Amino acid sequence: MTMKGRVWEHLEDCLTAGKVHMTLLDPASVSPRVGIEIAQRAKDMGTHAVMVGGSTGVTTENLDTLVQGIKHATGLPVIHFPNHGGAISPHVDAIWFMSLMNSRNPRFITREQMLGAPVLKALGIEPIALGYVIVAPGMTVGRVSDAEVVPRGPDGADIAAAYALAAEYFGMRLVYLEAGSGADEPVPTGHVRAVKNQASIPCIAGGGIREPGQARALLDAGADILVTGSIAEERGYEALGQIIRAVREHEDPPARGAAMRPA
Ligand code: 1GP
Repeated sequence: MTMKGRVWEHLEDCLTAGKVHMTLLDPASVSPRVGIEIAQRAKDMGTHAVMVGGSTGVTTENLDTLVQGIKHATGLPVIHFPNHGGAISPHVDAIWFMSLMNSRNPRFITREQMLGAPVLKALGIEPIALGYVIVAPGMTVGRVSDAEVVPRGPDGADIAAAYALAAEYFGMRLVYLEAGSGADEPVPTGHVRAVKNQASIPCIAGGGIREPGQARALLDAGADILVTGSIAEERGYEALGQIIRAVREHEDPPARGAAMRPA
């Protein structure tokens, strides 16, 4: 299956049908052999798409090898999750064209995007505009991108929601709340709920999702897409499968007060 140029359409269809799971693979931390195996297993267990990228050590070479291998082995849509405008694989189906909204450094807000945009056009890669917001602890991505991380707690929820609305007003398709790979806890459910109350674009949550209960809580709060990265390497395929199942089987909780309504 080639998804070139129509990944957003495909994602919208998936989002209409239910919640979505994406598997993130970092070409700087997994070998192509392991990365392809994880992608294959994730596909068999029901992941919707693969994201490829990482904060450090991503080169055109390691990215390209992994992307081609995954596409050949799985046929899943592969979306580049970039950390700068330099390393781009011509083989990805789409790229998160993302602005790191709470960086202190304009490089991560618009400058790398300026460098990358003409390359994407020349290569015919579909850009999907996304507002990327780093929530504490932020981990490596928070450090390397000089993020003014959104605090956890109620004040942080309001800030996250305001960023999400700003992303929507900029015309971005989605907003991504990122706790950072390997975070002790995922982004707080209160942040997700605040984002969903304020903005109407789909909300992605990623970073630190290890248990199906955490996944369900984020989905109940309104997250539309969950991303897991290191879980397969750290805890094995069964743990990854439990998260994917939690996403696939999720049903929205009844609206508050629904039971009170007269028949
Ligand atoms: C994707 O950075 C995350 O948003 C991945 O985090 O490795 O903790 O799953 P994990």
